Amino acid sequence: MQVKKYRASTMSEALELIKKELGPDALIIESRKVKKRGITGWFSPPQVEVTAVLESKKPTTIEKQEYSYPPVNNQSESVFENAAKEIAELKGMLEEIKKEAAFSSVVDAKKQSLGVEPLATVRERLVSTGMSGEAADIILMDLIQHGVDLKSAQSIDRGIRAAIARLIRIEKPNFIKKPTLIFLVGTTGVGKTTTVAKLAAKYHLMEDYKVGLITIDTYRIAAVEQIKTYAEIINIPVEVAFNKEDYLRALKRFEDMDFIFVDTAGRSQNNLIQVGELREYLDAKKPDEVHLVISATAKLEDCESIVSAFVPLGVTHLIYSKADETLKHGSLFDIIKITDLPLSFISTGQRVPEDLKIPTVENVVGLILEG
Ligand SMILES: Nc1nc2c(ncn2[C@@H]2O[C@H](COP(=O)(O)OP(=O)(O)OP(=O)(O)O)[C@@H](O)[C@H]2O)c(=O)[nH]1
Ligand SMILES: [Mg+2]
Repeated sequence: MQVKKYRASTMSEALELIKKELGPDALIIESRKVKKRGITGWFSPPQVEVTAVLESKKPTTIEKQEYSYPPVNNQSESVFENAAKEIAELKGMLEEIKKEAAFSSVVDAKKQSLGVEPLATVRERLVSTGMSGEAADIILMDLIQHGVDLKSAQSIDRGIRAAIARLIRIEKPNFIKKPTLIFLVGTTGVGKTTTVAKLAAKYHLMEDYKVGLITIDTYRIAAVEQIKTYAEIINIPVEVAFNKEDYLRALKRFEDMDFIFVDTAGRSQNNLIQVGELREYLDAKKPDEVHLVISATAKLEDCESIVSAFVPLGVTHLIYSKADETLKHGSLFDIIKITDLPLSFISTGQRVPEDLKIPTVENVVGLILEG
């Protein structure tokens, strides 16, 4: 591991020096203002001293957090008890259906007698979209609760679409006040910075809002350069915040903006210390919205630990990224249920800003069922 201190008149000069000597993968571990050495230092402006290292730290792993689906509703106790009873009955029915599926001859006989697919087959079809059996059961339960005619293949199909539509939420960012402050958070490499650039382009270039960008991802030089390049192309201002004070200064500078998007460093859901570092900023000035970016390629068991790690930061929305990297999107239903968040955007590729989709209930239902 190579650790070196660099002094320069400005932060950009220091970063340039580090990049030249250690390359773009160097990590910045400390930055501070210092006076020049010797008597001349008394009369000259302060310099920036940046400490950089070349090798990345290994994240410390913690035990996997347990996660359970959020409660279905929070109505009064008696209503809840009745609902719980109904759910227990429905669960019983579903267990029967699952047992039926184990005996294909029974399934076939039932299929023939009804002239349509039995629910067990519908469940299989739902699972074949990539969603979990648990998620398929939630949809089937909703179907039964809403009295869908189970003898008609058409009404089952319509019922499934209606059930998914009822069970998901779509919500775009709200222009709450001037400026509306929005953070993007998530694990490493999920597409946070690219999505920040797409959002900035959408709101500034297409909708004529005044947009400012702040990056608090100063861990790698390449990350700072990436967002600066996007800001230059879109022609909007960007501020680099190395600490809470820089962040508050940047917010002050952007007080006339309509939207401020904050790009954050990728944090492993297994490193709660890293995730907790974000809290310092969130506590200094609470954002209006925090969008959690989850990749379509994330494993469902990882999604549960991502939720455990990031939800305590006060996330408000879900962005589904890298949707182009998989053909099946049934797991999006799981992700929406596990996070219990409204979906704000879908990212479908690397192009800025073209590959950003504004979801509607219809196209998300279609994406989940048909890919
Ligand atoms: N296929 C595909 N690639 C994407 C998408 N969004 C981003 N990428 C690519 O994924 C890589 C990582 O994207 P970034 O935006 O840098 O991801 P990040 O979350 O900011 O990464 P860190 O800051 O390192 O945590 C880049 O090569 C992007 O071009 C997407 O929707 N689809
Ligand atoms: Mg990034």
